Amino acid sequence: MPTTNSPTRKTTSTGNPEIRHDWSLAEIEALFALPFNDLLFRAQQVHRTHFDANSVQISTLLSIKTGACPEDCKYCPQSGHYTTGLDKEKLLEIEQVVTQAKAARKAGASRFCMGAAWRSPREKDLTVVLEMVRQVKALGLETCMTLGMVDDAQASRLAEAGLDYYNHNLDTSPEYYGEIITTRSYAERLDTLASVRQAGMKVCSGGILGMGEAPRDRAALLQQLSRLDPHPESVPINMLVKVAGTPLEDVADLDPIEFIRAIAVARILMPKSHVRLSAGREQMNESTQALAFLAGANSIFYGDKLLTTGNPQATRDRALFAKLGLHPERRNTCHTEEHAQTAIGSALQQQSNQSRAAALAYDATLA
Ligand code: SAM
Ligand code: DTB
Ligand code: SF4
Repeated sequence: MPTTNSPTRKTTSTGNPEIRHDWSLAEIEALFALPFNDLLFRAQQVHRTHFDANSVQISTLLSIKTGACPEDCKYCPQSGHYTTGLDKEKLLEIEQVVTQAKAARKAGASRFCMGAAWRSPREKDLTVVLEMVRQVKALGLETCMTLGMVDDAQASRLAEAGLDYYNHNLDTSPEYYGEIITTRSYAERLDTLASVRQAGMKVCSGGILGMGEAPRDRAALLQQLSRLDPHPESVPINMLVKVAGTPLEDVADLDPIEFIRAIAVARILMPKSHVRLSAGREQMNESTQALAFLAGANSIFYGDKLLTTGNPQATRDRALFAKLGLHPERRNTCHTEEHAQTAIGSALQQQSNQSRAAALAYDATLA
């Protein structure tokens, strides 16, 4: 058995000793400090207890309102405080959004995430956005939105319209937060997450690594996320995409191994959450991405664009999935046959048949 410096097991409000909301910073830092192989082994054990280790949930992103944001998030190309040369766009028409959602469904996405560069939605925008949710949901896709801060009433209306997930990131540790954003507080972010939860929606919340934070900040961010009870169903871990014109354009690169460690620790702290290998994949090589999946990441953004920056070409992702023997997680709302007809589903069908044959051959040798 590996030496894992396993922290003492504690029970929680859920009664499940593995689902904890009381991880101390020292315990989390001890996980980060494990020998890399031991950390990944432990993350794999947790991952395989709760998930099919070769299944990856696939979301596609669309920016429904781009740029001119009043917030000053130092990483963000959409902030109106910085000159990034971004083309601003007002709120898209509902039909444009539905067309994009159909394309995402055809390509194999199970969830369609819509993002708006707002501090929080205005009433007249919310009315339009609610209709977008209804129409995208009617396509059989899971729906996700990220619109900035929402209060209880706004969250309830989004939930009633059929919104499944709301994304609102904590972004970094409470201690480092003030270095990155001054126009909204950490407490306001937690309030939004509480409103999303009380409305009955699933929570998508994570952060960005590689913003010049200290190792302790990465541990503290994951601690904050693990304190949410229940844990967020979806935890996006973004590697900073450095955009010219933002204050973070020249920040030092984060060592990819440190990034993988954070994914593994997120997997251990939040065993049942989908951990998304989120922004920054275009700048990562295949080996780093493979390590992220090994560390317990089981969700990605698929499609050539994130909100305003690039994401790996879909053909590259299909090739990577085939190379690693990964398959898209089946969406709850679709039949197997329908999913097999999607671009990524059918491209992987042949490869999956081969894997099954290999698995059978392996079983036969055990018999
Ligand atoms: N305006 C809304 C808000 O911030 O609440 C929603 C959209 S915002 C672009 C969604 C998330 O994208 C941010 O919270 C941040 O975590 C992530 N993000 C933005 N710019 C990024 C970048 N350059 N690199 C990595 N992640 C980024
Ligand atoms: C999240 O955590 N990452 C996504 C999504 N939630 C909305 C956004 C990434 C944005 C990367 C920079 C851009 O494309 O503008
Ligand atoms: Fe605006 Fe969201 Fe970008 Fe912050 S992250 S500047 S709130 S779009």
